[in-house]
Amino acid sequence: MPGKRGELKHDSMKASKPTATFRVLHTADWHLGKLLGDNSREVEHVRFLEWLLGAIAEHQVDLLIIAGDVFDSANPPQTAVTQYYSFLSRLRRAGDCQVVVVAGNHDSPAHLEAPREILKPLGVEVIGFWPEDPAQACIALPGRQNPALIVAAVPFLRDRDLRVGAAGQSATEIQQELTRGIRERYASASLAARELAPDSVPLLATGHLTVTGCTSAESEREIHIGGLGAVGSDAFPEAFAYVALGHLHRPQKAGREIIRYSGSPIPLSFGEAGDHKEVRLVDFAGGKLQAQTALSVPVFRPLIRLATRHAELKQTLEQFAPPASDLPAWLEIAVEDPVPGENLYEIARDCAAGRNYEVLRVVASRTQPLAGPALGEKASFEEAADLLSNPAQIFSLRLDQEPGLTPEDREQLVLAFTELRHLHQERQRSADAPAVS
Ligand SMILES: [Mn+2]
Repeated sequence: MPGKRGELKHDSMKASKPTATFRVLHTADWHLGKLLGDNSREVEHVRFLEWLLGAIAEHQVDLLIIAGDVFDSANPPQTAVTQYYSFLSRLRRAGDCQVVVVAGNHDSPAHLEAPREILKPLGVEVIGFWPEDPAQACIALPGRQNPALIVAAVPFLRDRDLRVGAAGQSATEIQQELTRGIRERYASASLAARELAPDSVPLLATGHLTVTGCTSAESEREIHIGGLGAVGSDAFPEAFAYVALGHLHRPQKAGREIIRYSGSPIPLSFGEAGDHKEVRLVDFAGGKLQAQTALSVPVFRPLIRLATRHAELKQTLEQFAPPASDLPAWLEIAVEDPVPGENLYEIARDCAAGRNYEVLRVVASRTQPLAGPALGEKASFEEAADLLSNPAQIFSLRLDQEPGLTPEDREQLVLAFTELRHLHQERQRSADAPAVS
């Protein structure tokens, strides 16, 4: 069969995988269908998926993990859905790499699970919702007869899966319920996984959540009410030889070396400009984790932030040389002292004409933090626009103006506000998703 592993002789030196090794490729946060402003990321995703197919063949990967946020939204554009299925189909035709996909907080679990039965015979297992019986989310790989690895495929655990909201709960109470719920799910997942195979078979867990002490970028959407669902890395039982996480977009370990965020393969926002991107090869042999290797993902399109003053904008751009790249770099220019009425975007766009970069936006750099007085008449248009896109901040500024508010009252109000927003977002997301009957 063309493209079968044995025939990839040209790569055989590089690809030498030790015998009796089960090799996993850990990825997450693809965010297919993502826009940056009005700009589609489709071409970057095309390049990434092309590169990924090559890497899987070259490194003889046995299992690809996507640890949540396959799509950027619950109702992704058809082009993104096509991208996903074309990739799975090409991967299948290229060899016998299996796939485990779990839902992230951006995915619609129902949407992701809908084609589950048709994907199963193609070697793709999809877990959208956490099942009542955890055994249903435990997968023996490559198969039940000859397990080399058991994956407890834990998806994003939603707020409503973890607790029953009650009026008047404090932040501490909510936090305790959420983290207790998450810990319990992982404890039962490890027990169910262990029952599938003898002790000599290693266990791997997936997850889409926040582990305390890790670094976030700007592009992750708050996952549980007020960020209260963050757990310590000790939430994952010792029984797991590796924990493949998604949600945070920077690659990093979470407490222990074996608990990892792979990060997003492409920079999703200007907050990730210049960040290193990678996916992780994880080898299992002799019943345990043998090695981990980071594979750097090439930068297909650099995202760059430039800081300047309005008088120097033209000069800054004329002197700017983008790094060599496949696709033209995208720039965000932060102007320290924007003058109202001056169309800096137009000036910047004119400078960029005919050169190997595009200016996506010009913003006012935030030299002062947006505090109470920023809402006064001194606020610039850009600052006001920034504020409007941040309801939590507006609410906080409104509370600043409330006389005689105790810190306890304030905490309760902020929590209630956050909870309402969260419910509203969830409702919007399920309204976006196709009806399930
Ligand atoms: Mn994400």
